[in-house]
Amino acid sequence: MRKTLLTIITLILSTPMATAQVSNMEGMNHGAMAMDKASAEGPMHVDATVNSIDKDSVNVSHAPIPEIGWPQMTMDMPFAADIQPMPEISAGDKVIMTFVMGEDGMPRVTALTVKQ
Ligand SMILES: [Cu+2]
Repeated sequence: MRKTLLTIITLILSTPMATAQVSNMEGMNHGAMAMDKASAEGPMHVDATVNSIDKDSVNVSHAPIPEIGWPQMTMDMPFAADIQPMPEISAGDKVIMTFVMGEDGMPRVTALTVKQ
């Protein structure tokens, strides 16, 4: 009985750590985070590597963005509605990604600039 109780307590104590380790980027809720960090306004710039790109969005691995509390991660970033097509950007490019946080808490890419 005592051993069982100890096992349960150990499980409870170890759960938060296990959760923290997997909550790095996949499935991360940027919207909720953005609301916590409402002070971040205006365009943001971050170093990123393009993994894939289509007409609506770009998948990037980006550096940490401390201003809004984002760790380094790989994610899809939707383009702003008025963005120009960027045929010069392709997978593997290292870019500076410029984006804004919408009032809905979603990020939208406004520019990708290839790093020279
Ligand atoms: Cu991200």
